[in-house]
Amino acid sequence: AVNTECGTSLNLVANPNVQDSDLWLMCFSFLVDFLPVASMDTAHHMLLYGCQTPASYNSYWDCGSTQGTCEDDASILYAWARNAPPTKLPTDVGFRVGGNSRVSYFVLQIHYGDVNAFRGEQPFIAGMYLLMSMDTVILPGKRVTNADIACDYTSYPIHPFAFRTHTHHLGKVVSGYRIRDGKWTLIGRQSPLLPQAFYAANKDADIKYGDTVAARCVFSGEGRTSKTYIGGTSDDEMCNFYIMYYMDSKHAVPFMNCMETGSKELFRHIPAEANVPIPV
Ligand code: IYT
Ligand code: CU
Ligand code: CU
Repeated sequence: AVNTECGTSLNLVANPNVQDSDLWLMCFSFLVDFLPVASMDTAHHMLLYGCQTPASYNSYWDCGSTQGTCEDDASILYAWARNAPPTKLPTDVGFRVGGNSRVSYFVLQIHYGDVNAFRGEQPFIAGMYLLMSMDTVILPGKRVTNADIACDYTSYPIHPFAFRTHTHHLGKVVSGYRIRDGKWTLIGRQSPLLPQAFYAANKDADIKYGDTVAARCVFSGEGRTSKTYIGGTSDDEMCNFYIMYYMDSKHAVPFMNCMETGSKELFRHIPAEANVPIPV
């Protein structure tokens, strides 16, 4: 924990399981406590150094062989070892860090006892496929405007497990589909008026090379006196369908998106449910 001159406190969470400790400090600060979030099974000790210049600006690096910890002098600030709780600093006592102290960076050095937690290959990686409309225009007073988005899928197989819809005020229902051999299979359908969280996706809608991924947002222009375009303010609209998926980590593609307008001919075959409002 760091107390700043501004009076706020910033928690430094050192988690060796994440291997990625971004430790930032602000203002003129005093390091007053250290809260290890460490699993004894993985790390046997951790050392917190203060550096003027760290040995790397990456969020983590291998300090054992070549790179080291600090470029210049390292000051040791704290240590945690698996069986010993770190000594608490007495009340009102803090290491001076930041400002003109010689500590501009914290570097947490973790010594791993058992690396098994890291060794096993992660068999699947998660990713996000975002479908978004860029060109929808909603005419004032018009009861139904469909925003249609579709892309051919030409990558490795993905397994959708959650979806999220997003529009602003005029959205009524948003649906996403996989199209395979002309057959439309629902990935998910939701009202954007409900909490725009991730909901469970249809498990039978895996997507593979040769499929088409499609989404429709249904908007109403009722209550508007001028055209509504896609844009960032709440008076503008958006049409987003997010697919959270997992895929074999052998060919990890963590982010994909689709911004193409779906063709009239393709969307002639969209299931009628896509235009049925969801009661909220
Ligand atoms: C114009 C539009 O539809 N913007 C969306 C989608 C979007 C998300 C991200 C566009 C880009 C992004 O990097 I992440 I470029 C949009 O802003 N959607 C909001 C934001 O994700 C918060 C949303 O709530 O879905
Ligand atoms: Cu050690
Ligand atoms: Cu938005």
